[in-house]
Amino acid sequence: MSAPPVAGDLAAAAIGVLDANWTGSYTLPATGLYPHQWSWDSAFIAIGLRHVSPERAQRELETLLMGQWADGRIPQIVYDVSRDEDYSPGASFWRSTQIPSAPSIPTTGLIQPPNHAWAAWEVHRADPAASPARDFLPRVYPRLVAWHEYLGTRRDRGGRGLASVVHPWESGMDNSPLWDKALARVPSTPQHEILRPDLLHADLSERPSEKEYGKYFWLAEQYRDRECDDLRGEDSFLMEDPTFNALWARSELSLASIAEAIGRDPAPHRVRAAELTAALGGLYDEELGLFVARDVIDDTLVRKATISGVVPLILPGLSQAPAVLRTVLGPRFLGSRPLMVPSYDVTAEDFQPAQYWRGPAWFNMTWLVIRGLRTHGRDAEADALSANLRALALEHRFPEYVDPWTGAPHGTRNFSWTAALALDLATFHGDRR
Ligand code: 9WN
Repeated sequence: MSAPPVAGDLAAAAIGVLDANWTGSYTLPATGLYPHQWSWDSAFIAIGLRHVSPERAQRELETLLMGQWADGRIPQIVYDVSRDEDYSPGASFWRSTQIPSAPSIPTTGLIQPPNHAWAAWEVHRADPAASPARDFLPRVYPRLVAWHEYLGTRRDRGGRGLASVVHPWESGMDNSPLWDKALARVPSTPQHEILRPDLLHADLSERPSEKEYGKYFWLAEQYRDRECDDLRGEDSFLMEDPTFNALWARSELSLASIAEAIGRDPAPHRVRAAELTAALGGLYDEELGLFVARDVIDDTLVRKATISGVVPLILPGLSQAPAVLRTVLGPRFLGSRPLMVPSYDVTAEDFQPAQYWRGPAWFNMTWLVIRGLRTHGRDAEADALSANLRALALEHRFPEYVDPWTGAPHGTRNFSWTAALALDLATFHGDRR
């Protein structure tokens, strides 16, 4: 099956970005700011690439999986050592190759949200005839199972059936207001010199602060110094995040489809998806009408309305869906008539429309909300968001994130997941299912 036609200008420009950022075996999130392979970026990128070349999309995911650890974790970053000076912390900080369970390619010890099995299934579906020819699903299935096993065995630190993140970077929403209270307990005085090559590519006002970076490095050092061993040492940051766990549940459903397609038993994956969906109930905040994060260290819920808390809409059979739909369509988010979904409650006092994960609209998160709206039958709202996302991506050269109301671009440009997900929405089978 050949890829369906996509809307002219946008498709050409998006493919141009993906080609420019393609290294030959994976796609950089952005050539300057992010010079290595990032985990959840690659999964989003594969979802767009499948419309251009399903084989390249397969390769994207399989290259990432080459960085998988023996304990099953898929690392946040797989490093290109030739560019170690260009991003910090780099391979020389993590020294992962000295850790027995790490692969021979240098990586971080941290992880990112588990959207990979979902992406693998979407990539397969884009070309169901060619995929078996390359044995794509049989090759990736055991690795994806091992990844989810890692989450279930090493990361269920709260004992409630949900995975915890041990660092804000692991959530993919680095300076979300959800982490503020927990980070207040974390020192901002790491041993390691804090280098900021990121500031050559984006203004400090659009990146995490120096103080936040101090805490990020401190936490990373602690984890590195215990050889990234989850079962040894003490955690200073341990959070259950709704989007992380919703993506895990969504990916379990995809693992069930993959298992079925290759003659394996899908039942355990369906059971785990249902268990995760039920366990997410422990993060639900009735009053706010969405999911919040749990601080596992002091066992409290962080009662803030962020986009992370509406993403569980991607799950079919979510009992809280009617209330969460009301919330996302209400005054805290889409009721304020933004062009895309703000990353934080626009009615909050500390909402900031141009500051990273503290207010701006991100293309991956809006794409997830579009999928969530469609999952629960809200096609009209999904159509409107999809049209805005595609227009803003093209108009502003595929920015990293935008002001939710004006659409003013921020962060880096020619950002790969922005191009990939706009391309996905521009194709018929990308946006409708
Ligand atoms: C740290 C690559 C990554 C994304 C994250 C985004 C940003 C890195 C950073 O860029 O994080 O992982 O340097 O700030 O927050 O979601 O995966 O695009």
